[in-house]
Amino acid sequence: MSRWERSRIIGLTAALLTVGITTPSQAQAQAQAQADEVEQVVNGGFDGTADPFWSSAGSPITLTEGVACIDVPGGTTNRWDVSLGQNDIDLVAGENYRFAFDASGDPAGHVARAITGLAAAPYDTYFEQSPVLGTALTHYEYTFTASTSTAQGQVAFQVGGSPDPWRFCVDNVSLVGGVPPEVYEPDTGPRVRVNQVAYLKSGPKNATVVTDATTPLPWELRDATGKVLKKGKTTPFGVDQSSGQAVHTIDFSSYRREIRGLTLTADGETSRPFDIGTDAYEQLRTDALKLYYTQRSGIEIRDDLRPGYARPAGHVDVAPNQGDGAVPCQPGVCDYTLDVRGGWYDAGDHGKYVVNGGISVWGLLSEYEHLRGSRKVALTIPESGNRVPDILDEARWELEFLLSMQVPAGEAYAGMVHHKIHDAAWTGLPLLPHLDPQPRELHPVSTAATLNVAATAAQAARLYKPFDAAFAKRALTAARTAYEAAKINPISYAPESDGIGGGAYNDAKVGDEFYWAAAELYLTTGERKYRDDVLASPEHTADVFGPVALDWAATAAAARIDLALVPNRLPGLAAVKTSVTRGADKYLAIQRQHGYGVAYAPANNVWDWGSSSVVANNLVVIAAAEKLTGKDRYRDGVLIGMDYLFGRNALNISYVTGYGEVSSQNQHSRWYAAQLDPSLPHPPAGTLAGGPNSSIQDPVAQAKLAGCVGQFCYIDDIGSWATNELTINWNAALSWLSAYVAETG
Ligand code: 9MR
Repeated sequence: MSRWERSRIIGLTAALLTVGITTPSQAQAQAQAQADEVEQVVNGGFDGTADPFWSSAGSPITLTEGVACIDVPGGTTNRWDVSLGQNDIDLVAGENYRFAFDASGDPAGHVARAITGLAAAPYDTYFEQSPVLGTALTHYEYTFTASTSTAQGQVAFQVGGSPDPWRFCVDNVSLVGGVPPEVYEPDTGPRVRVNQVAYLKSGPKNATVVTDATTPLPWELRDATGKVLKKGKTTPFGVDQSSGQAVHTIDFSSYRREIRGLTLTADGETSRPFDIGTDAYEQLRTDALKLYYTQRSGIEIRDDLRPGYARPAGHVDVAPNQGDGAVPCQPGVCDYTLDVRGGWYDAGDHGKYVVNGGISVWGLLSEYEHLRGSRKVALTIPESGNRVPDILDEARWELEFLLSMQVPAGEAYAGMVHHKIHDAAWTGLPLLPHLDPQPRELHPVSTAATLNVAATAAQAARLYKPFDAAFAKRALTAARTAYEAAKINPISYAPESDGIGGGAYNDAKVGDEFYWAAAELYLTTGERKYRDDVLASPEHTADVFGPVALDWAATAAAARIDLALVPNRLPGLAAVKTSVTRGADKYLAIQRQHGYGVAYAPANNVWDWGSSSVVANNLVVIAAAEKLTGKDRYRDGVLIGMDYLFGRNALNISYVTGYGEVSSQNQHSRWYAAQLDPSLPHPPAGTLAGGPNSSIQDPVAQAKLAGCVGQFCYIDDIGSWATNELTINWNAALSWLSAYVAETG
């Protein structure tokens, strides 16, 4: 079966065959494109010998009628513990490859992780797929674009990690370079776009129709039996800038009955189904918070609390983990170790970053403080039933970690806080937390991290006091110490270059963090020195409600919202409140300019990393304005804005797992990695995907989305870490927003 020899001449044959039916110049172009198709795998047909393929010790390759097989022992841990592959593969960055093979497994149901990657440390994976094998040889074929050039490439099948032994067979292994790129067409379904989850009974109800029609079109609202409940005419909108699409809008707000299974029909297309009612948001406010438990580090995740998500405790000093119990600094940074077990994993990686933890804790504590229903939400966590609201128990899991990152008294930089702790090198996917073998390292202190601790520990001091006065006191002491330390070290910036093995979270503008910390310390203590710092901060009078109101690097709005909403006696408080309503009015104006009602308009339509959370946080500002004024236009703005997240968008997708008929479910994660390994779960219901990101930094997005316009820069693929990750700060925004919607409904 000498497929590799055959494929070396395929290009030429194909070019000759097409000459008769194409113009000479097309034929030349095709011949050029196709002549470049080159097989990279040697002896992929296993003709008479398995050379130059290799396999793991203890699993020699046997050939049966030209098919290569290995016996896979049971009881190994990782996929790569048992492998078969070939090295010295040439890869060229930017070139497209077709990776194909025939494979089987006996008994059926085992997974082979088929990869193209680097054959030497750090063994980067460039492309991977994990088909579930049956007993008959089946052909698999995939196309991808190489992100790196190397002569040390590898094609391999990783088949370890099974408790039971099985037999893996493979044939016709092929990696052909120079193939035409795959053209990616997202499946956007019907052109009528709705909030696929639910509209509120008394709230606004808007939809968007993608159409070139220039005059109003009739629309119909139907129930699940097809009965028409309401009719009307669309409003032509013109071109929606965020998507580049010509659209009309539909307003069916006057329909006010609570009902399930509705659809909207217009221009010959019928929307995905949706409901009217609040139940879904009661559920979502709970689910959005429940994610934090399965993100916890340092504790076993119990199956009785999260069926399907159980896993051993991660990073508690049990091999192969190197553990977070006594983590040293990066070489030359410090000579002590810290016990930094616990906290939440940031996202799809195993890193723990103080600035992102800080804004996430603020989100939960602010939800607790401003949305009273959150006190009763039951999260089914180990602490449930301890007479402390679950949301505070969950936030404390992270707060304790944040406090543990503070430099102890007596050391250099005492009171400052380490920016982050994570692996020394990036790991591949999937990888459950307790299986991460990388050394863990503390990175240098930063002013931003220190002020995050000052702000959130100060906030904690006032909110936990009724439940645990000793903790409140400890938090306040840490907050004060951190604030003073930051004043002594006001320009310790985390550098952009520190992004190996974890994200950089670099931020060289910390005036907003100083403002936020001073504000929280003032709100908790009422002390003059903090009040003076708030009033003296340039951020206090600046317009902080730009395209991105709030994220881990932009925290002034957190201060402004809390100063406006938490009772206090700050001089000039009226102006603080007005600044929030003015900010909200700006977002409402932006919303009106969009055919999809999005309250987010980044400069030049360049959508940010984590745009879903930016949209959600801009809505939090509008919700704060409603809390301050009671005005319906703010409540309506929040509700119209959230429709975008649940399906009223260019891709017709709900960015929240399990909510809406079509939702994101393959967010980039090392443990909710069902797309790569079907024995693992998808992210839990209520997980917000990062969403469109115009900069498409990852190879999957680059291969599929080049040239995308705004809203289209998203793909629900686990490999797209730039458009489709999940994070603790993004879910904090979703949690706040859904809690508000549930309460307003
Ligand atoms: O959300 C972060 C985004 O704003 C940054 O631009 C990006 C690059 O620094 O990093 C994002 O955060 C990632 C972090 O660095 C590592 N954990 C996963 C985070 C989400 O993708």
